[in-house]
Amino acid sequence: MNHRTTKHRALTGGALALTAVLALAGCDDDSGSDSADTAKKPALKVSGAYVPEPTMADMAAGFFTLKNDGAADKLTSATSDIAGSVTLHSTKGGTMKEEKSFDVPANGELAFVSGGNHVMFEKLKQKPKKGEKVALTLHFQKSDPITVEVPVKEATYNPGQHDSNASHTSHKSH
Ligand SMILES: [Cu+2]
Repeated sequence: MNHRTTKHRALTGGALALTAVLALAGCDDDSGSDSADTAKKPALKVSGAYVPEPTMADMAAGFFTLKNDGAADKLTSATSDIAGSVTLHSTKGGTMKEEKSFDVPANGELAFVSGGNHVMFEKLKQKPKKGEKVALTLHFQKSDPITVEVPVKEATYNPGQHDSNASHTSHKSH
């Protein structure tokens, strides 16, 4: 710390000021992308889950609503004791499509309803009967897995509007 000339001081000062500006700019960039992800965690809750008693022996559909009071998350897979595999499906314009994942919006909800999104219990080890409960575990990108005991309802059960409830016959083509 023995710089003596004013010229030298000015240069050093200028360089320091520039460094400070760059450091601040870099800091802003970091906190900008970090805070959106880490400031708030997803807060997920499953409600209204049900499985209509399946008409087919080897697969059943499942419906529920996923509420999120926090940051966005992603439903990445589902598993169940009674099924060899559980797949995620969407229905658009009456056509069923297998999905790899579903986005769970921040401070919103993701609905699985008859005629729309649903999970499929495939390779059933036992056929669910009305009055029983089926364990369904949902796996997420950020949140811990959530296991729900899903009640089995009559085959025609539909708490929402009646849409194309018979559409699951097309699952035979999976
Ligand atoms: Cu399906």
